Amino acid sequence: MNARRRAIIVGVAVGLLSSSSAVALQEATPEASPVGPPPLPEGCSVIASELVNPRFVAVGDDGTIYVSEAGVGGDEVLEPPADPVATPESPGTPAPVEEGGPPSGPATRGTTGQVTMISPDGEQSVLAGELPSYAMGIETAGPAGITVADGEILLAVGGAGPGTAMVDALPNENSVVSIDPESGEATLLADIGAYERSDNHDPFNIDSNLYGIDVADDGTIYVNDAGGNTTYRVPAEGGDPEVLAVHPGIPLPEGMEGPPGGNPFRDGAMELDPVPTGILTVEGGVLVGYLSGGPFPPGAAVIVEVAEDGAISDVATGLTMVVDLAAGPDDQLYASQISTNFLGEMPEPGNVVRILEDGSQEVVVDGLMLPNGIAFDENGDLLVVVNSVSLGEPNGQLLRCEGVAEAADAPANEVTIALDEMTYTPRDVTIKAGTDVTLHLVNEGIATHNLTIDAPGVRGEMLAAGEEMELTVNLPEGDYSIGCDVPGHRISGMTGVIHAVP
Ligand SMILES: [Cu+2]
Repeated sequence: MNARRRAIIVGVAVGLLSSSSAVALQEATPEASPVGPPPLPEGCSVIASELVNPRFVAVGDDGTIYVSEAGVGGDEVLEPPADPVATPESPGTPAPVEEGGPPSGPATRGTTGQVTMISPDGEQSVLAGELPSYAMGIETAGPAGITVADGEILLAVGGAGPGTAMVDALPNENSVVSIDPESGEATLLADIGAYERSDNHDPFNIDSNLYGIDVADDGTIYVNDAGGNTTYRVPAEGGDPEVLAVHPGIPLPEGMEGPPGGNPFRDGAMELDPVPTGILTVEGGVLVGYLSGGPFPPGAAVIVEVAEDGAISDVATGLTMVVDLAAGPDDQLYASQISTNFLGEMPEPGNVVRILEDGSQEVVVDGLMLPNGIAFDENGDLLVVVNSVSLGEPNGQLLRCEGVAEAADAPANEVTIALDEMTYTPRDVTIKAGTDVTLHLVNEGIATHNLTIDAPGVRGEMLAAGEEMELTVNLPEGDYSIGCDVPGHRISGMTGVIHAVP
């Protein structure tokens, strides 16, 4: 191992932040500031706290919330640099060697990564522990992307990043694992880090640090390797990963000067690493957000679509440090940005934006301290991880911000339908399939009417003017036409449809 490579292990963020910004962040600790942390954005409240470098959030079908935490490294000390000057900083930033400033101490690793769960009644507990964690000062890597699909919890575990080739991987490092929702036990599904070591798909450093994860409707798993700049596809049952796309470098923004000789970590090209972070499956492929590479110039980040054949096209540009993507129950796309400007003395707070059809953005929650993962519940409330880089004591939080997205049209267990000449109100009804649903039928008209559901032959009684009844149905998933059995009423328009949905 040469000195320069050792230096990479300890001299570079194994997480996503550069050391110079870490200094500024350290100065922003509540201890250092008499005014304390900034107020929560309006409409947001804390629903979990004391999280340890929290990263991503997912919501299960029963409303249980899961948060991944990258941990704080561990007892194993990684070698200090013999040649600290070799710290590879990004183009545009000279390689500063911080004198006496944080992050301090040697890099360490261990098994302090974990997954916390928050039950529907608000109780917070650790579901899974003993997961890989790397730390250098305040910068950490470990459990990252998390998602729940068909009751299975899938977790992308990060790892050594630029040090990937210099250390033997910890168990489950840079891997996709499934977490048993009862015992918290982790089961290996795909070792992506091993694949980066053997094949190194982008031709640059061997560097693996898994980040966002999502699952398609057919169970196929998609995961981003932020270190390897690659998106992988993994079979539902686990096994050999397949490269979906190697993401291209980002040209240096207009007016930004790169170092002489270009970016040494991209073979001298005048470009930034893309650093794929958040991922969201969509019809025909996935959407991927880019953090962009250091020094993270504002506006350099993008969201791209990757088709099933690997073709990459821009969805939204002009973003900054995108870390996660989520679809709201309103089917709109949302993205979190960890900071809107990382170049100043103090990084600006981050935010969550809605991405409009034309790729433009509108801010929906602003003033978030180092936000990372985002998710929505069915009410349209946003869940967002904040303080995702712990400054000193673990101070990560999960916030709920109300009414950020429109609530989903929830299928009803109970619905009132008015009967009148010659219509039903409403005449297009969505109910829950496979469960008892009560239809309150009220004749608000003058004539006699009823309501019959055609396919399964569910027939309501004839109701005289002013009469009402309850009709309990239990319909398999599907669309059913409804109509009135009084001769001539259907043809006069007294029809409608009931959608039974899961
Ligand atoms: Cu009728």
